[in-house]
Amino acid sequence: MDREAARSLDRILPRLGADFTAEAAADPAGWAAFTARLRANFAPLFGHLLTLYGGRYDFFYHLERIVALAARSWLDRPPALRALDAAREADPAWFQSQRQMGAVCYADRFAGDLAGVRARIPYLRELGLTYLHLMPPFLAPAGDNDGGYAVSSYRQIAPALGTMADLADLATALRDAGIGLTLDFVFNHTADEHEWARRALAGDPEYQDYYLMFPDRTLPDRYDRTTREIFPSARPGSFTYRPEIDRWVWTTFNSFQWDLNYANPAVFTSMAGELLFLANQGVETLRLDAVVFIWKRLGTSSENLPEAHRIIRAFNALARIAAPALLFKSEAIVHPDDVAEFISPEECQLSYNPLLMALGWNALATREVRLLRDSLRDRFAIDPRCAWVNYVRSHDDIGWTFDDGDAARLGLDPFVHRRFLNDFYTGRFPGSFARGLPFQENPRTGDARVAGTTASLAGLEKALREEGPAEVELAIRRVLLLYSVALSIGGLPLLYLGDELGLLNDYAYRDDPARAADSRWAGRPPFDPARAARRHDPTTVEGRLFTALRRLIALRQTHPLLAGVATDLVDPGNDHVLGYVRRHAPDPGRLLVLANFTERDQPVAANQLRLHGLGYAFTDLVSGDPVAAEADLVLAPYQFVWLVPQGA
Ligand code: OTU
Repeated sequence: MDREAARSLDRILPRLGADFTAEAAADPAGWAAFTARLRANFAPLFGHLLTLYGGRYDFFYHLERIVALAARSWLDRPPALRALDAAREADPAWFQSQRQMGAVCYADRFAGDLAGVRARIPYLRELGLTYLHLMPPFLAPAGDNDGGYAVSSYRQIAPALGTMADLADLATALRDAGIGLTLDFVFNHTADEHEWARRALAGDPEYQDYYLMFPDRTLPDRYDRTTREIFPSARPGSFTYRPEIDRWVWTTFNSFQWDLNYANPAVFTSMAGELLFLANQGVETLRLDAVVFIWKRLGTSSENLPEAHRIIRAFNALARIAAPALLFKSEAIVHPDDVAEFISPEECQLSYNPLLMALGWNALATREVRLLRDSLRDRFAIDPRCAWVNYVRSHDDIGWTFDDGDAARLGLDPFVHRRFLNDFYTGRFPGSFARGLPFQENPRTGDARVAGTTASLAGLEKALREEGPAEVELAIRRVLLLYSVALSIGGLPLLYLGDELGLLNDYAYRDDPARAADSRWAGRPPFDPARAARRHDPTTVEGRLFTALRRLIALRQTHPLLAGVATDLVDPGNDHVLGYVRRHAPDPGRLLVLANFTERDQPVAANQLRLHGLGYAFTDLVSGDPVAAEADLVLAPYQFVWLVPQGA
């Protein structure tokens, strides 16, 4: 620890001891563990906060408050969570196990409320899940609240879903079933109904300083010159005028979502309190929403600034001190270089993998894998102590976040190609199988994204409504193909609940004024118990998808070579076939994945199998069939194989 950090710790510790004398005496072992963790993690906490706020007169006041919050939070931490802390610290790579399998849902769409989610734990277990992300269940404004991403209180649950006690009970019940709970930390913004925003609206300058507010358009105009419009259909630019206070408020997303001002240390301190509160409810992973936007600077895009990383690293150091089991998952759906910057043990141990997501869909549309293969070859590797969260789609839109240079190297014009992908996935392109919806089309830039369920994007909706059994079969195979990649490439797979039943787009949102303007709701259909009841019937779409996915998940979970993140992309000599090799020390073996992204047979030459699979005879784990590397392997339409050398 450097001298300055050591000096301030020496100053803080005795005062902390005095403030918590009784608690320390009542729990001497716990207090000793806390002070040990504080010593071990104080340097990064102090260093980041000093850089961010060292110039402020109240720096030490906030530093002491943050450390006191950590102490209070640790002392209040339930024994079961302290036990989890110890287990995770003893096995920091636990989340890289092939046994890990995630899923995501809205509590209300999936099961009505928190109690309903609890009642569906057997269903989650049947799928083999070990991780459940519940979309934000917090108190939020009535009407449009961006699917819960406008948070009115981080300490209250939306009454329709239950109470904070219900949430803590659900976390315990899930943990007892081997499933860790993930919740969002929506820390870039609050709802304009949050207590802080209400006080700001009432004219309180202390709380106006929690947000980014401007008396006129001078600065907003200057900021708007260099920032992107994230929700252009909400309003032009990034600011919203509030007549109550005659101020322009920074609103990156919807006008009712006010960006927090992290340049104010009081905001960091307050949000640190909310973070630790959630950790003590039993949340095991926090999904850090909208990470790229949390720091703003004039003349820049105000995305992915160095200070944003410092904020997250300071939060992470705090978690190591007071809730060490807690993981951070980065939600950066941006250029792959920017995505990578949030990933490290000191920042976010997990990150969505938007490149794999977007380029998987790209490969399905174009019937070739070059962009996917080449992009992943250069960009898949991350710190081996971290992990990708590999998903097929989320509750959001699909944005085409590939690198323009990667596309240009393959002779693609990035702008034209993105327009093609939007046309293809909204079904406008002739012959497209997809039935997605445009999201946030920006007439000024020509930019757009696509919303819809996996099944509808993969052709099931069109096949069921307009075509026939042959097309239904292809659509099912496309869904399974994308999930087979998420399940076998390095990282933690994430299932959007409902995809296992092939749920189609839900157009009911169009009749709900609070949702009609947001096509992402098409991709968030309610769970359908009637369809779920057919999940074991192999003559139904639901039965085919559910059974096949369940099998693939189980297969993944039993195969140690699928642990970890190491993935070597290979070129199997056929641009329609994705190939990669999985290895995981100390296991000396290797597993070769080949995936046909077309509706035609595709050959892979025998010598390619020998070269990449390092063997002459293989077993395909997916079908159980032997594969001899004497003749070319012909992959059926959308077929994927997981090959291990025989006798290995
Ligand atoms: C996130 O997504 C959430 O996933 C969305 O559901 C929210 O609406 C939004 O933040 C605001 O809380 O623009 O279209 O990474 O792509 O943060 C989705 C940049 C979004 C954005 C991402 C954002």
